[in-house]
Order: sequence, then structure tokens, then C-alpha cells
Amino acid sequence: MRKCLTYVLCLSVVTLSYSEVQATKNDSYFVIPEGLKIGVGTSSYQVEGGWNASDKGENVWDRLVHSKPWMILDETDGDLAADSYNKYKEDVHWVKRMKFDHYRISLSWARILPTGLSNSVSREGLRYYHNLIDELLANNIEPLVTIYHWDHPQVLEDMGGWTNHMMVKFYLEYANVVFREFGDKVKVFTTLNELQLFCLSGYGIGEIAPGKPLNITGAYLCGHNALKAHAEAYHLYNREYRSKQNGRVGIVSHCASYLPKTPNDTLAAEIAFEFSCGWISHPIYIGDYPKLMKDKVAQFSKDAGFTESQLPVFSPAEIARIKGTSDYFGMNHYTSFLVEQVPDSESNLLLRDSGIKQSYDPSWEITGMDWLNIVPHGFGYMLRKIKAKYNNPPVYVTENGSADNQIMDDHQRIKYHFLYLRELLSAVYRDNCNVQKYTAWSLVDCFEWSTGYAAGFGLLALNMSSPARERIPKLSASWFETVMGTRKLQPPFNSTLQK
Ligand code: GBH
Repeated sequence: MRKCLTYVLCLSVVTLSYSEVQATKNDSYFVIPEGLKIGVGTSSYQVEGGWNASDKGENVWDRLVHSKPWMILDETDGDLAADSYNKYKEDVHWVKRMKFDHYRISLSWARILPTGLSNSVSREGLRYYHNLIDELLANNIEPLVTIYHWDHPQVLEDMGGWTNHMMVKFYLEYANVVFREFGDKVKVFTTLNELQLFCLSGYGIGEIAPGKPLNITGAYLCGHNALKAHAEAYHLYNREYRSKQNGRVGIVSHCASYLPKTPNDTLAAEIAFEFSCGWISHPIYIGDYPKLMKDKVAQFSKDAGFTESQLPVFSPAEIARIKGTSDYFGMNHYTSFLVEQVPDSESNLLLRDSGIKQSYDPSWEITGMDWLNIVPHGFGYMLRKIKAKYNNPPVYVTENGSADNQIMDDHQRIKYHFLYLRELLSAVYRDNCNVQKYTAWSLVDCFEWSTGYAAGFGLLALNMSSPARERIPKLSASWFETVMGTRKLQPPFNSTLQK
């Protein structure tokens, strides 16, 4: 991980040119339009703590951090995390204080269904989420609820987890409980967060829970089952709940931008898109896996000595069943990469076996995580690509944010959000992209999966040395408060004035 060596170094890279700041004054493009809601997010395992509160079951992250602590950079865990299990009112207070429109949360499967299955539903688990959702509604903050953000019950993993096709049924039972219990109050559900990540990283490479290095066979099997689970949950909502609850259900895709390294690399950019974002968006918006992906994986499988493509095949009925199962395009976007085609794939997380090599433009500014560069034009590129490819669907940006290493005067984060939101507003005003929600990641520094607490995305810091886990606003919290208070994108604070 590339870390800021000193405070000074970090602050020295955040200057914006005079003209960049001046351009914001009196510019109607900076007004946040009526139809664009702005919020902030977290996820259950990353903030809740309460890992064994009441009758909660063990999940795959509990198991990973307790049995293989070395898999986390700083050997920490989410046992207490931000203690949002007890401090949710404080979280809501801050969301309110920054005047955000919505708060994106996720639900812990094992907290709601301790056995993993719906034979026993935890009253305490339900109560926690009812309290949190009620607190949001009482404060006029819209809850966006992700049903699954990577923390499924360990007992289901013991049966193969997402590599077992029965997971479709297990997930459906869980989703049914969620719709039934919370659908009166929650009008936006996300079925799965970043299938690409939990499948590739959890079942392909094995560096996040459940930590199974099953190569492409496991990763694509996971994706196949997870796509079906998503679609079944969508159909369940249509069948049983939509007419009464009238909400929206979708899936969240991880869509980093892959920009051609040279003008000759446009095919590389297309392949990289289809292997990452397109892996789940194509089946949902167009039908079946992208052709480029099917062809490449088939070829790779053959070359590697497999008798069949390691990308499973959907039947025509399954293709039809999955197509159209999203009421909005959920997108997590952080950064961009340059791509080029190489003879042999230099494997990396998102582009396994695509024959694509990714790199960074040396002029891009780095943040507190080595993969995360500030490339705002890449965000506009992605928004326009989604519009063009999938017929301008309503887009909910469900995560966007920048990492730091315990920096309270986070000028760089302010700059990041300023530049990315400016790009988003251009995509809306100039290019007519149908972006309806933007969600900053994250409300508070939290357990960053295999990075532990070594880097944070929070607008609020956490006092990690105190069991009370006090929230301490970073500078970006007051910047967002100003933006939301005026409903207009504001230039970054001048660092010298903040001293
Ligand atoms: C999000 O995923 C998660 O949804 C969220 O829970 C998490 O807190 C947030 O990221 C911040 O980490 O160049 O090959 O090394 C984004 C997952 C994982 C995407 C690391 C980019 C590096 C790709 N990211 N990955 S590589």
C-alpha cells in the first residue's frame, strides 16, 4: 500500500488551480438538480460490531478474522468496528447534521437469520434494523438498504456458499424475510453489492472472505449463482410485494473505468469493461454474458486444458429470467485504470483471463489506497458509457469516495468529491445522463476488509483507542454540510483559511 509518508506530503498534493475554483462561482451547472439526491453509506460488517450480540450467527467475516488474522493487513477485525450496533443514533445524527438525503446501509444476514435459514428469525436482529430505519425516517432521511454486502452466514459457507446452487434458494428465503419485514418502510433495495468483488476476490483469488482460492472456476460459478439469486429476489418482489410496497429493487455493480492507454487500445478498454461492469450488467440489461467475455473465457479455458469453458452457460429460459431485473443501475465507482492488450494476461483482480494489462497514468494523483487515483474524467466516461450501452437507465451511484490514512484535514477528499460531483453534474446537465442518486462512501472510517483500519474512507474519523469509538468529523464533513445546505456544489475549502 502506498501511504502518505507525512502529513505534509499529503497536503501538498491537494491544490486546485485558481481557474478550477473560480469556475464554480455563479455557475448554474453547480446547482444540485431536484431529481438528484445525495447521501452517504456504510455496510453492516464494516461498522456494526456486535458480532456476537444476542443470538446473531457467525458469518464468513467473523470466521475469517478470527481464524486467519494474518489475512488482514493490520490484523484487526470487525468485532467492535464503529460499534454502530449500539451507536446507530449517533450515525443518524451525523447524516442529518450533514443534511444528506439518504443513508445507504446493509443488513447482516446472520444477525437476522442466525441459522442462515428462515426457520428462525431473530427478534433482536430485526429490532436493531427497525430501530435504525425508524430513526432515519423520523429524521426524514431515506434508507437505501442493501440486502447482502459480503457477510453471509458461515453455516451456508460450510455448504459451499456461493459455489452451491442452493444458495439461490437460501438467499431467496432471506430476501423474503427482508421484504416482508422492512418493505413497508424501505423503498429502495439492493440485492447484492458488487458481485464482481465477492466472487473474484472471495472465491477466485481468496483474499477476502470466505478466502477460497478456487480460481476462475470458483469465481464464475459464484457469479452465476449470485446472478440467479438476484433475479429470483427481483421476481419475488414483483410477485409478492411490489403492488403493496411500491419500491425499487436493483443490484450494485462495481464499475471502475478502464481507459485506453493509447488510441489503439479501444478494444482493450471494451474487453475490460465487459469483464468487469458488463459481467453483471449485460445479463441484466441486454441478456446473457457479454459475447466478448464468453469468447475470451472459452479460449482461455481451452488453452488451459479445460474441456469446457469455465464460464457457466445460461439456458435461454435463464437468460430471459435475468434480463430486465433491475429498477435502477446501481454503480460503485472509485477510480480509473489505463488498459492495453497483452499476449499473456498479467492477472489482476478484476480482469482475470481477459488478456488485459492495467496500469496508472503517472500524472494521476494518488490517495491513501494504492489502487485509488483521482481521475474524475473517468467517472464521466463511465456515466456516459452506461447511458449509451443500456439505454439511459436511472443510475444510482451507490459508492464513490477517497481513502486517507488518519488525516483529519482531509482536503484531498474534499477535492475528490468536488471534482467527481462536478463531473457528475456535467454528465447530467450537458449529456442528459439520468443520474438520480449519488452516495459518498463512507459516513465513518470503518473496517476496510483486508486493509483493516489502515485506510479510511470516512467523512468522520473514529477514535480507535477508545472503546466508546467517538466519531470525530473530518474537514470533509463540514464541506458536505455546506454543499447540502446550499444544494450547490461548493469549491474546496482554502486550506490556509482552515487553520
Ligand atoms: C468497495 O468496493 C466496497 O463495496 C466497500 O465495502 C469498501 O469499503 C470500498 O470498496 C472501499 O474499499 O487494482 O486490481 O488492486 C470496491 C472494491 C477493491 C475495488 C480493490 C478496487 C483494487 C483493484 N475495490 N480493488 S486492483
